[in-house]
Amino acid sequence: MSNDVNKALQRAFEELADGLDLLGESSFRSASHRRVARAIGDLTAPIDQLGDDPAQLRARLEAIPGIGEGATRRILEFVEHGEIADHVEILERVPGGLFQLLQVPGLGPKAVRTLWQELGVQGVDDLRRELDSGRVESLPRMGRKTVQNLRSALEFLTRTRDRLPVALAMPLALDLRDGLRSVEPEARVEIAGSLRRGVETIGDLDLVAAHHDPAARRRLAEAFVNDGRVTDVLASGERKCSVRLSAGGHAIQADLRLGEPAAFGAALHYFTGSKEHNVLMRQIAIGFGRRLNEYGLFEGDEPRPQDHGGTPLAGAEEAELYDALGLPFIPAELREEAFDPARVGLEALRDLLARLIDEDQIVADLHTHSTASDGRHSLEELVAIARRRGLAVLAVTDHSRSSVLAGGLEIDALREHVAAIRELAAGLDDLVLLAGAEVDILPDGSLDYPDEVLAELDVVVASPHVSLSQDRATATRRLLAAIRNPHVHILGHPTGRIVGRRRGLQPDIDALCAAASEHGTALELNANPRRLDLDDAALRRAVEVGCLVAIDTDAHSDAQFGYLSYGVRTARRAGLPADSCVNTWEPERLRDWLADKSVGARGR
Ligand code: DGT
Ligand code: CA
Ligand code: CA
Ligand code: ZN
Repeated sequence: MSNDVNKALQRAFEELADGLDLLGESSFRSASHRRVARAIGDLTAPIDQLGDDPAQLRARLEAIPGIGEGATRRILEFVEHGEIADHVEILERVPGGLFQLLQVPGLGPKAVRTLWQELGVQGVDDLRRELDSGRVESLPRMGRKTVQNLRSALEFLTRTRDRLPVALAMPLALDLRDGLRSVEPEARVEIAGSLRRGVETIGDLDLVAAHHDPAARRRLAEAFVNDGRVTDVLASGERKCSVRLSAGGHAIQADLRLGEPAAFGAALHYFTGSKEHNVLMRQIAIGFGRRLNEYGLFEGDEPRPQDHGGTPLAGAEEAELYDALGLPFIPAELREEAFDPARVGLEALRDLLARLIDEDQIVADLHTHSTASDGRHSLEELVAIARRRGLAVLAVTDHSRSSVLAGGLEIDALREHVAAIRELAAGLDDLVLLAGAEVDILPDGSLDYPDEVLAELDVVVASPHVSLSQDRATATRRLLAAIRNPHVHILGHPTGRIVGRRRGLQPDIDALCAAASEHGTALELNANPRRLDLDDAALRRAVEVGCLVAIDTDAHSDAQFGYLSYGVRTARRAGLPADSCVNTWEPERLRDWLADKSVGARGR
């Protein structure tokens, strides 16, 4: 990927920060490194291409908020020498496994430092051993409870380590797909597998391609195995190629299936899965005296080896297959056991499909950030972006005062910001611009602004940002308090999880859903693919209870408004009806709810 330099630099600054913390040195310096890492992460262009010469690069770097003189010097050092001396020194002083330990939920730098100094722990395996020996429990501030949390966190790490978060897998897969399309513009090329179904972590990438000309298929195969990111070619045949790729420091396998256009729909369907959905479809086919496989739907239910290249009853399009089996078209996100027509019932499934949310129904984004806190764009720029993206409503919700690192606003600054938003809003006739805030839910459930300040805002998103390893009961109480606050419209990224990296809070979801529907508060599905919070399983519970859901991008930059599709795919996996999603509402209806959210309460 073109942004490898940015990624390497971001990682270097993160390790500088973590390293200083682990060495017990100035937390002021580590906070500043962390700010730089974040600023780099927000850049879209490769950092070494920001300027044509060092002087221009220096000037452009210093103009980036969060990047000061020292950071500029380090970045230039990295661009010139490929490393940063301070960073190299940190890596010499701190064992590498400790950085990984910091990813364990519930383990902060202080605790990792103690484990290192007192028990000589240098990584995940050491920690597991020391937990088993009981020595961790004897350390100061490491009670039985902490030890239990650590154990389950370690388990979580092991379970998720081998799957790639969708945030990394999707850009790679799209790039591979588009690369193949440009090699053979006549070919059909689609992403299949768990990625197409909208799953949040991906075991391997699956692509399906079709072209009537065998020579064109060979050119596709060749382009695939010769991609610059390929590290190993596992198979390279007429019908299937498998490679291992490296992307952003992660390794992942990718499979490409190649075939005839007449069988494209069947292949796409088969390799989209899920396995359970495939089994179900095959059983239904057998009920019709037919057989379904990756080559198409055929007459006769006896398996035959010669289906490849045969003439199917249906196979060019997925829709034909569903049609021929008497089923409505089931979108990829619903091809899971939970939506098995035999279980749900055909009528209920048809009803669900008719109401299922679709990306183009979303007309509002109610959680975004501007330069007033840690966003990249001014209010005017956000308005231009929202217009270009066809939004009818945009809420600017910058961080509250406790989020110091994110530039959270003190009350005076918030009021000024709100005034600026309202002034701008008054001159707009094609976009409803709302003044809001993303207010921190403090660890005890109180909010970061007093109620009378919240009452001045059009939209209040309340989110947890710190103390994300609280026990279940405390976390539930904390979030319930926010849901019940009459000024809070949306519970933002309710668990605070990071996909594959941080488990976040583990609240009692049913209790949250019940309270949310009682008070008319919306639960957020944060569309940032690193978050996807709530996740599909939790959201399914929310759908069952009928509570309101807000799908917001939490965008800090123009590109991040594009996160919406990740959110919508996750929502569809939960079977979310469009009408339950406040972002699909007409501005009038949305305004009514924002003015008094109890109109959104169940039994309204
Ligand atoms: P992943 O890669 O673990 O994230 O999940 P998938 O669903 O992408 O699984 P993968 O890559 O092993 O296979 C892609 C699809 O191919 C899978 O969803 C269904 C189909 N498939 C693969 N193996 C089998 C099988 O043994 N039986 C059936 N019915 N379908 C299969
Ligand atoms: Ca796969
Ligand atoms: Ca696969
Ligand atoms: Zn947030």
